[in-house]
Amino acid sequence: MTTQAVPFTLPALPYADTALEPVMSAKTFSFHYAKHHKAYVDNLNNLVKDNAELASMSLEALVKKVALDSTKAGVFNNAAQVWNHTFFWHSMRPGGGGAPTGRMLEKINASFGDYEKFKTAFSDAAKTQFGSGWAWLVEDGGKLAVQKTANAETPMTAGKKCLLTIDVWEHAYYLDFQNRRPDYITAFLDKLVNWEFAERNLG
Ligand code: MN3
Repeated sequence: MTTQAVPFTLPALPYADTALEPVMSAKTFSFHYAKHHKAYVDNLNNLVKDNAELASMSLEALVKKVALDSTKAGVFNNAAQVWNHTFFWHSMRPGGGGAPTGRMLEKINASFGDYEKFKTAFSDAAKTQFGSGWAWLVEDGGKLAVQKTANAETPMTAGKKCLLTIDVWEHAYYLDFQNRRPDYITAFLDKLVNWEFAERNLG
């Protein structure tokens, strides 16, 4: 019996699991990355193992394809969550946070008025996503916009260019902030957000 390599893998974190302390603890990463994110990868591999077409696609192409197919909701949920989490880890960096500079700041000012107005819009989206989901900074038709999505949904499937995201599922913040989602969102914006990543995503 030959063992087939699993098609999808858990990408390495872009920093050590202690690198975002004290805002996001290694304990949070031990669950959120090592258990939740890994489980999405394992579930996805299990769901596509008998489907050569899906198993051979890039993750992004797979997410876009099954988003349109209600019979593939399980594949979509797991594939999108693999993509969303990898994108989320890169949306943060040690010593991050605060206002962007250069081209990102120009884009923020042109689209929201100023950084404070962006911050309010992003925080409001993240706070008001009822239940599990995500808040995003996206580029849509040359303009930046904030949006929120439920569960595994991602603006990428609607052809929008994702620049940044924050995970607002409870598992993202409960160990470090308990029920204080607004404090987690403020800490993300002030201490973690990775504007260099957002600018690279602008292309
Ligand atoms: Mn999560």
